[in-house]
Amino acid sequence: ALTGHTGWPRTWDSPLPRDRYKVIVVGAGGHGLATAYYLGRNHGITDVAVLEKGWLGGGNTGRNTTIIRSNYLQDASSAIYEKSRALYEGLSQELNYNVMFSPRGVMMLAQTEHEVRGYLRTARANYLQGVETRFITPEEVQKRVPIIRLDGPRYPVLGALWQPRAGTARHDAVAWGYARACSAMGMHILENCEVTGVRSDAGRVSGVETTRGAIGCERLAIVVAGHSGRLAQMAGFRLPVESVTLQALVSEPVKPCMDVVVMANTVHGYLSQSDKGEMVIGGGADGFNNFTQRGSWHHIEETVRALVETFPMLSRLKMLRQWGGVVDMTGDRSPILSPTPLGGCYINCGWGTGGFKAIPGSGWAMAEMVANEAPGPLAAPFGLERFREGRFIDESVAAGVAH
Ligand code: FAD
Ligand code: PYC
Repeated sequence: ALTGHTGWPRTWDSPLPRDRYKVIVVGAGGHGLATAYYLGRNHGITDVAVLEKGWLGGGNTGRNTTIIRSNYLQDASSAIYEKSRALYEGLSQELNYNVMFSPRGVMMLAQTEHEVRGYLRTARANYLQGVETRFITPEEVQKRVPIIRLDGPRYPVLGALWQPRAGTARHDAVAWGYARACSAMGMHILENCEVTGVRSDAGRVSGVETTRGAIGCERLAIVVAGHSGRLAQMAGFRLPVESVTLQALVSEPVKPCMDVVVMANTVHGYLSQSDKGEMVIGGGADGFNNFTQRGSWHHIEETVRALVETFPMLSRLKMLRQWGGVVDMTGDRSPILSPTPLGGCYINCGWGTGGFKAIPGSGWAMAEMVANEAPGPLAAPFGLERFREGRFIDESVAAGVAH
């Protein structure tokens, strides 16, 4: 049926690199592309190249389980995550590209007394922050998720933190939509262009070395998730970030059986159903640092075993595919959006297991910082200096995934 489909226009151009750009963004994942997009849209800066070592969206942006929510605890977090969630609401119209945002609701199960107290606290914090969440009873959980078993032997469901306007989006489409819009503004997206070195002059960035030659720039934005430590090393500084693999898997497709997203953080598993009918499943991160993009067998077994207790129907499903992505974890499980010790060089990383939801908000805040050469209100709390000052933004509970 596809043989007649020829002559389609390219979604984004594939130009030769120029000698120099005003801004180079390293990394064509969602965060890098959104940074470029908002540099053009909000600040009129279009002399921009986005450099990608592989293919666009081939990093964690194309490997995640697409959960979008903003039910974090700290004010700084809810500000940037809720900005992002709100931008997702209108993103298809903004980009004229269907990113399939589906605000179907996200539920975080409380399966211990400790979690009940934690989520009640988060619901109250969210109320003060203007983020719509509420704690719901086991009966409401059962009504919204008929396939759930409330009286599991180890971890009965005691309630849940419910965010009705949270949900999912199509991850590739988010990257492709931003890329098309950047290309339409005349920006260069250079795939198969790995950055291998950072050049500087008198303490300020002057360009990068790449597998496609040296390219000069006035400002550099490093947005490479699990590879941030390597890029920081090239730019001459160290980051408080560890790279570990987080993995996910999908089952064979089945008829619609669950129309919300459920996260069961005590048993270390989460679940949603894709438009194709596959159950999309994820668990905790690997317990050791690595760059494998594969994940480990014992995690698959542990995740499925844990979820079967709460979702017995899973035991009858065949699992189809499994994959991993290298996530960048900070000690307080909050991101870094920051100027760096190298003048003109800015970094956006540390989104760890939870940065897909943050792509629009993070791009907005990063573009503001690069354009003005100073962080704006959304980015300011997430500077590198917080690790020196002990001013952590602790989101280890809201991060949702065991690490
Ligand atoms: P990436 O998409 O990884 O982009 C970085 C890019 O930089 C890559 O394309 C890489 O090739 C490129 N790069 C690296 N080094 C270089 C170099 N030297 N030169 C040029 N380019 C380079 N988040 C959520 O919010 N919800 C979820 O449900 C969720 N589930 C997840 C499930 C899994 C299995 C994984 C792995 C992650 C999940 N996440 C989730 C986290 C989310 O995927 C990431 O936080 C987010 O995608 C990071 O986006 P990014 O653009 O920063 O990184
Ligand atoms: O941040 O919501 C999240 C998430 C779910 C699965 C992985 N990350």
